[in-house]
Amino acid sequence: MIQALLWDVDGTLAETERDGHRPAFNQAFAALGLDWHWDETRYGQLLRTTGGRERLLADMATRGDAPPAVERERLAQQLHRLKNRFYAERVAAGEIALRPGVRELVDEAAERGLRQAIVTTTSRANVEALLLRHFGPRWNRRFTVLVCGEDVAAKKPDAEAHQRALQALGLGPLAALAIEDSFAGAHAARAADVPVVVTRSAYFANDVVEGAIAVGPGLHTRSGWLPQLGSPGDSNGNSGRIALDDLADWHARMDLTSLYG
Ligand code: XBP
Ligand code: MG
Repeated sequence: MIQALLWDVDGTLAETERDGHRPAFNQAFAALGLDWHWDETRYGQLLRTTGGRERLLADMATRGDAPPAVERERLAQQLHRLKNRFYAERVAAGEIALRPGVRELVDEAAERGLRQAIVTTTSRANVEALLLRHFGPRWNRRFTVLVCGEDVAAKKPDAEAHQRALQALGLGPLAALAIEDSFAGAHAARAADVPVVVTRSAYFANDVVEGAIAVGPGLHTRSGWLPQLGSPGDSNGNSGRIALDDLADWHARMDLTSLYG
């Protein structure tokens, strides 16, 4: 039985990479007078590196106009700080919406007494800004455990973030369900033995995701999911969105689904 939901942030709660991080990185480049720009294609490639500072260093390693290696770490830290400031401004200005179906599932899980954790390897300040904006100053009533980039030695796809969340909740992996959007996130959950549902996001729409108990286009729709779901307004009284009963059903059947092998 599911006792806790472990929510990823970037790409899962909101399209933060598309609407927040990428434009904020570009603002940071401009603010420091750098003639650098990450277009969507380049950013999609760079997302293979998790962690904003690590992503900056990965990009610098490939460009001819980057500073000498000894200066890169300092520049990456400076850009990362600026990026996070611009990101927070975008969140506060309401430019980063929750993905459809997220709020409904968070509320339903809370009403039904499930515990909910945030399990992300993004910076804590980014997460808190987003939660404050969308769930108000008492967001920590909804999400009682928060594991962020600063809390781990190894970022996703490593298992550490999910393991820390389980430890804080005092639960074993099969009592939890992770919701992720990317290969790295799904891999991280699996590495911690936590069953995972993948809601594909803009940057990972075509990623090959292995080992998820379900994969689909978003929590707002019952179409396009594997394993398939009943149609909207079915006999369970579900509307067109993914409900807790769907997650419980996938969770209960996971040994039978070929996706979890
Ligand atoms: C997302 C990340 C982060 C963000 C940027 O992880 O890899 O690095 O892209 O955030 P997740 P920072 O999907 O697990 O949340 O710049 O704060 O690292
Ligand atoms: Mg993600």
